[in-house]
Amino acid sequence: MARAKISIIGAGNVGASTACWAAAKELGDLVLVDVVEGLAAGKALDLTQAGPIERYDAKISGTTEYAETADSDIVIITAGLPRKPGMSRDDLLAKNVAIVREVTAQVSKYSPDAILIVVANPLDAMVHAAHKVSGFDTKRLMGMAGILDISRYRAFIAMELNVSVEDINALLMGGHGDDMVPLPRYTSVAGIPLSELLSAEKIEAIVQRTRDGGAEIVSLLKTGSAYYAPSAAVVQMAEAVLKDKKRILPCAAYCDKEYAVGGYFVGTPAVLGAQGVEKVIEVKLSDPERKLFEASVAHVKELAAQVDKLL
Ligand code: TXD
Repeated sequence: MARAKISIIGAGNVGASTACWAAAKELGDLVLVDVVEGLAAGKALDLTQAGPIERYDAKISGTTEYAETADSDIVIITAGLPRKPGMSRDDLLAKNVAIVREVTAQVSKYSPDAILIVVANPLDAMVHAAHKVSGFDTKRLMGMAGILDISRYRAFIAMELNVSVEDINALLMGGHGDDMVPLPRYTSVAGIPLSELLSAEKIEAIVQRTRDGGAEIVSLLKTGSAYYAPSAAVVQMAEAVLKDKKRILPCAAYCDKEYAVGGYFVGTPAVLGAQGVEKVIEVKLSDPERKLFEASVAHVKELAAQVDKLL
């Protein structure tokens, strides 16, 4: 069987780290694309030379030309500006819409059957833009944010309890960061409800640190935003699709009747498999949770309207 082909657009921090995790997991052959001459080619060559040490077999190439991405199974769009200290994700909208529009037009021309995973911020709005430009079936479009937020949340809980991250099971919904909808009643540690192990105040503090998780890293790095955990998260999505794992992972998925959203990409748990987003899971929400989710959806709609004007 032929290897899968994965194209990664944007060979910056998130793109290059995505390639690194994907190569280590032998998910397929990789094509990196970046507008900066030599950047993608240099990183691809470097990663190729790590193969003998890490023992992975993959063709890894880098280019400025989209023709090389032809017939990709998955295309991961990381091209876009990252945040600097003091910036919100929404501040990136106008510049990143222009980038995502250009990139999506190219990748959908060369890989009309691919599954697109969007990473650029503001995330839900960028998936909306990629959908409008590509016209792809909504099952084949998804955005990465929820896995990252959950992973931050799980890491903080494990740190607090001094137990393995593997034993923390959690669920979150809604948008990235400020629009996140925490669902602590769906969080357990080796099956034990989190509320039996931590006080409500402690849980709230962890939720808040998770909400601010991206900004905490931006303020430390000063020149850009997080990339190791974001790239690990996107590779988990790609793996679920390529191995048809049917994993339930939170991501920006198209919801129409689901949660009565009315046709937007919003953060929700979904089943990811070979078809892409195979099913949106509708979780029962309490009144306060539903209010938070509705606020998150309203924000997505507002940004999507801005995107529509810019496209
Ligand atoms: O949770 C999430 N969804 C996110 C999103 C987590 C982390 C980062 N997130 C967003 O991803 C971030 O806010 C940015 O919008 C993107 C990319 O972040 P990254 O940290 O990788 O930014 P870099 O290092 O600046 O890399 C961006 C690369 C850079 O090499 C540019 O030259 C390239 O994108 N770029 C392009 N490539 C191809 N085509 C075009 N038009 C283009 N424009 C820029």
